[in-house]
Amino acid sequence: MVVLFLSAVDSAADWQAELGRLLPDLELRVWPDLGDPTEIEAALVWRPPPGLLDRLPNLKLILSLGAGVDHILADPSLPPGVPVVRLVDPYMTAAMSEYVQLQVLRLHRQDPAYLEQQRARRWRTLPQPNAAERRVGVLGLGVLGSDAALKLKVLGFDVAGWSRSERKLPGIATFCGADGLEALLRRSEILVCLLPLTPATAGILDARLFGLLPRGAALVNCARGGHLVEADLLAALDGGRLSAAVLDVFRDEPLPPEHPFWAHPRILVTPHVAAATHPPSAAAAVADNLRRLREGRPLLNRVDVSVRY
Ligand code: NDP
Ligand code: OXD
Repeated sequence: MVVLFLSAVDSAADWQAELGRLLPDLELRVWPDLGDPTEIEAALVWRPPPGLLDRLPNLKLILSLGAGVDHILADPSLPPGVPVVRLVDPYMTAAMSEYVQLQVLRLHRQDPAYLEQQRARRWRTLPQPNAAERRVGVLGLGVLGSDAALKLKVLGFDVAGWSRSERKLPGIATFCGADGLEALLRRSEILVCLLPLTPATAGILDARLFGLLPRGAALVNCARGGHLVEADLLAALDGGRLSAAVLDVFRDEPLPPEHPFWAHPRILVTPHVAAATHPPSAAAAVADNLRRLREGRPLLNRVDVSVRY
């Protein structure tokens, strides 16, 4: 089977090695070396250029190199009917939960305020509640959001989550749909975004949403930059509506050097590293779906293109 590999950020050599071990008869053809496009049956991609996948007449499967698929579905000429599968890898899930726990603990223990005090050589203790008294809200209770919510619960936080359909998680208050959002927001002193980027969630982190959070709440966005209305965040931080933001993802990546987020005293910027794709573990999930394709068995983690995640 010939599989096209395309990514500006993932290592083709690493994927070649890992997939070669699991599927010795697979040929990984690395973009831009397309060879004979009629031979390509599957494409393993991160941010494919629009129109490229439509040039592969025998394409039977599109595999995302990430958990999100917005980078694939953004292509208006995506070949209709070709299934898209996303990446689900326990290693990646664990990495995301580490990031969320780290950032929520930092915000809970007032790290940003103490850093500001240190810069001003100011010795002052701040009131410090226990985790059980800190209410954390998680937007998105899928593979990543539910794991993060459960691990925050283990740390002792008072956790709630929001999803499109009804979800039940032990020890976690759950809300769903448009009607459930306001209740979730009103109780979230720290809000974590782990939603997929879809037409229904684009720009969700805006002034209206910030206005429903308790005054002084903090935001962690490790989903997509397109969820955030950047000007609204700056206004909310500068006006005191929000106290801090941790941002791993941006509308424009890499974040341009002149962007105001870099130097903002209440924003922590990380370069899209919350949960990087890890070929030694992720290759098993990719190989599994390629075998399923070959054997005509049902694919795993198939995207519902009608809801775009
Ligand atoms: P899943 O598809 O497993 O989960 C998505 C969750 O969001 C589900 O709970 C879903 O609800 C909910 N959701 C979707 N649309 C809506 C809506 N309109 N209203 C309310 N809830 C909604 O995704 P993952 O957990 O695997 O990944 C989430 C995102 O994390 C990815 O799409 C990607 O953008 C981002 N990501 C970021 C990384 C980084 O390094 N920064 C790394 C990996 C992923 P329901 O349960 O009802 O379906
Ligand atoms: C992903 C990502 O979607 O890395 O996996 O953002």
